Amino acid sequence: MAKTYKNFVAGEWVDAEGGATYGNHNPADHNDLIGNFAASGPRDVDRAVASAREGLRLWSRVPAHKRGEVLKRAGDLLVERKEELAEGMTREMGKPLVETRGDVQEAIDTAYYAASEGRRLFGRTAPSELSDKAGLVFRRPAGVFGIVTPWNFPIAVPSWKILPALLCGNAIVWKPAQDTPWSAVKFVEILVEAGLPPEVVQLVTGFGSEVGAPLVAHAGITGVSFTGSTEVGCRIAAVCGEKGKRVSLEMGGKNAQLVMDDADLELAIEGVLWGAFGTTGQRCTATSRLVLHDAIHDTFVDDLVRRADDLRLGDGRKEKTDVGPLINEDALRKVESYVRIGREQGATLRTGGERANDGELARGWFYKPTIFTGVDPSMRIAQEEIFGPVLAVIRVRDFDDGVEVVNGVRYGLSSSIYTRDVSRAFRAIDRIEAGITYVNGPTIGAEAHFPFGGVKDTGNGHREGGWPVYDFFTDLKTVYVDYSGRLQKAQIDT
Ligand code: UN1
Repeated sequence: MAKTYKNFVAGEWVDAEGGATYGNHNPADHNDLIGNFAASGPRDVDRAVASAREGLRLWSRVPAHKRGEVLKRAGDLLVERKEELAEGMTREMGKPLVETRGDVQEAIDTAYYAASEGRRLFGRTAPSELSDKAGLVFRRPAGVFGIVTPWNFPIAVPSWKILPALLCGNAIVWKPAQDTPWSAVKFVEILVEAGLPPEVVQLVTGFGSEVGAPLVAHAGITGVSFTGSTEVGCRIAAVCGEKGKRVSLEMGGKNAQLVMDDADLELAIEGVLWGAFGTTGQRCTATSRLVLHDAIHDTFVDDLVRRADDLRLGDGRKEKTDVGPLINEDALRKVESYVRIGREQGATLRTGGERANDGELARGWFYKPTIFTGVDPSMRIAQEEIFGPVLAVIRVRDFDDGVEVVNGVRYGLSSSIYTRDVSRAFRAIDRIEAGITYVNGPTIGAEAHFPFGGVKDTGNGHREGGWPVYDFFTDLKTVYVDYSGRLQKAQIDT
């Protein structure tokens, strides 16, 4: 009998009101039921927000450094349980163990960074324009945040949002992706065990329309931090805009790796294999376009196809697996439909292009690593986010042509250039329209202490990771102290 998991609201593990649940299965094996999870609704959201308001009252008064100590303990618990979490996460969403270990590590890094921020959380001072008067700026907790997260990084991406939000003294209501509720339950267990006052964090599992929508629209929340598709993100922003709430959006990508004729080609091949097929292409930072200089195009593609064919598909819990399954049937259908579109629009399918269903693989949502060549930059497979193991190869004449192709999409998250020419590398850094550019590295692999986010339709100007995320989760309080003993009038007594 599969276990039934609950929401975490007001310091208790509770069923959804009405008791509804949904089953969550292993994407590598449909017969493997991981558990039944609360299928929550608007009333659960109401209770969660009410509790979070109480949590905010308590937690916002705790000194930032003490809040940091709780996050430090959470980091320590993540270290202790890294293997168990990685195993469960792979079972839940499919990516290989080496990657789920990395996912937990990203949360550990974020926890320790957040813990240390408890001794900074810097405000500012500036001289007043008047004598015997001081001007100071403090950071204050901002309120209750709705946290809406995806399934591809079930602990890392939530940690980017939740841990800074908590360090800043806020309370949260978290709606994790419906496909990864187990990882969310485990993460909340750790936060509570680390000593977080329980009302500070609420977990409400279920579906977007039943939980996400009422959460985002709830009058009791201050703002939303969201990672997911551009379509959903823009709908969330519209609701937040109408109600005057802040919102941080991390959305789609169509990231390109540009390989010049002077590049270390072996390094570039390793990079694109990891960038395009790691996490089965299901990252917002995944390499979904490979832009190749004409002079190296043909040999590069031949080598790449051979190496892609050697990648081993399978259950991510087997140490030899390179590529796991897609997350669910909808994802598989989406990939299939883009492969059809690629063919119809005239691209050449060099490898893959079909489900992998030999033996055990038939029980999961496996799809072969797929490479299209002869792709015109205007084709849909070169423009739209597929979120699967599909790589579109585009041939370019020279550097300028390459940069134009890299920039010729609506998104601007990650990017990469392989070249040995330092001037070219810096020209690319200048000209590529993206929040992240790698030189001689793949488009994936952001580190927790650097800003993460994109330009154009990828985001709305906020950054996660590093120090900028602390701006989003705080309010500034400006304080003037007049110690002159008389009425001084700004702008008048000059
Ligand atoms: C995502 O795909 O939503 O840089 C985040 C990377 C990872 C994070 C990806 N560290 O690829």
